[in-house]
Amino acid sequence: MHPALTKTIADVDPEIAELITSEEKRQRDSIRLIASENYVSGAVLAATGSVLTNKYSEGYPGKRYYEGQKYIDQIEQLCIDRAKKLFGADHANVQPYSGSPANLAVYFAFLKPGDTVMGMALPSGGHLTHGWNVSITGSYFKSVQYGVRKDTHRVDLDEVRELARKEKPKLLWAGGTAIPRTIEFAAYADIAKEVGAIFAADIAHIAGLVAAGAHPSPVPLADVVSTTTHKTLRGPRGGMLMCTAAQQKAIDRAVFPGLQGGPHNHTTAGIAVALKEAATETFKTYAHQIVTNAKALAAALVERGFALVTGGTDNHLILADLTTKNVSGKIAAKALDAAGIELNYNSVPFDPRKPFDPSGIRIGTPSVTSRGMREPEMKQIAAWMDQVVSAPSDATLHAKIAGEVRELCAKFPAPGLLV
Ligand code: DSN
Repeated sequence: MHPALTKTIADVDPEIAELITSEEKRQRDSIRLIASENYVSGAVLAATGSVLTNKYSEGYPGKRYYEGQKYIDQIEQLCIDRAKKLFGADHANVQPYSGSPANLAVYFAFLKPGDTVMGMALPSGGHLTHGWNVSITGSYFKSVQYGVRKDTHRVDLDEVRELARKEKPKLLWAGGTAIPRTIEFAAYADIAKEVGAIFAADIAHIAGLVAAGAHPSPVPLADVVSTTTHKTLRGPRGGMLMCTAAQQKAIDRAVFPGLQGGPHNHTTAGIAVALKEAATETFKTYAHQIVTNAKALAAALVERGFALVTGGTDNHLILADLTTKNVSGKIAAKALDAAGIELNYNSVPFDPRKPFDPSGIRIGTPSVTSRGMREPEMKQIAAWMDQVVSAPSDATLHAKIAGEVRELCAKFPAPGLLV
């Protein structure tokens, strides 16, 4: 955090100031492998912590319900223009508060309660908001879910087509939260076209890779592209919807006034800054290195006997099934956390265990790549992970590794941190 802001918080609320500083130190001293997290730049942080949080701006640039929008309009318009240019989209709405509200807006734009939605099942790697039963999207709509093949753990697009022909969804989602392989947007677009569905591509996890050309883009194949802004895209926590000109009106109406009130202008400014950063050559190199690092980490884990879902990765994410290591995902994740290696336990396809104590762990390389770590560090991380997973109750070993992790992290300062 900016030192001046830290001091201001400390003067008013030392308790919260200390907790923020402690979290900053934790982020500094640990290897963060949560696939959906990152380190934003100091510039993104500063924009997010700015006076823009003071302003209400219901409406869109040039059409607001409150006065005093001279600068806010320019900020939001810059953000929209940068998103359109970076992704090559006809239109961008940068107001969704995050990924789930963005996805809900897609439902509100195109479906009525009870209409059929088709998305990837959560245990196969999909997202809650793609129609999973505990989500509002699985209870207010008729949800049809596709999964992955038992033999390959990859999506079978012939099966998706067959199911879509049978169920005739109004909305078809591609994308998810635990997909280690390239998403074939063209095939989904073709299926959606055949059955007359709106095709929505959720690129929350891979937006930074898409922007940099490290993953194929769903633009212009998808009717709507939904994303968060804080994962591989390396912006503040937020959401965006991009769409074809034909869907612009429906999407804008669904976000405001359909679903949300005033946009979070400080977040919009942070997204605008992140989009400017994402348009640089440096970011392009960064995004390709995320994939190179994930492949290096996956190879090193396989060498050490880890069983990876689909055998490896094409993107920023690895899903490991720890059944062969005789430890549950939750026990492993907690032991790794004690050793300074932070990730999340995760279900694997056809997991016989419950979601709260599943068989797998999910591993991502966006954050460590932001620190400048490369292939040699991925090998070291795999070695530490293997040691911890093989001795999940050895607290002495975990403390020793946590010390080594701190030493490595000191050589790779993270963006945005000042401690
Ligand atoms: N929570 C996000 C993730 O970790 O993938 C998805 O919403």
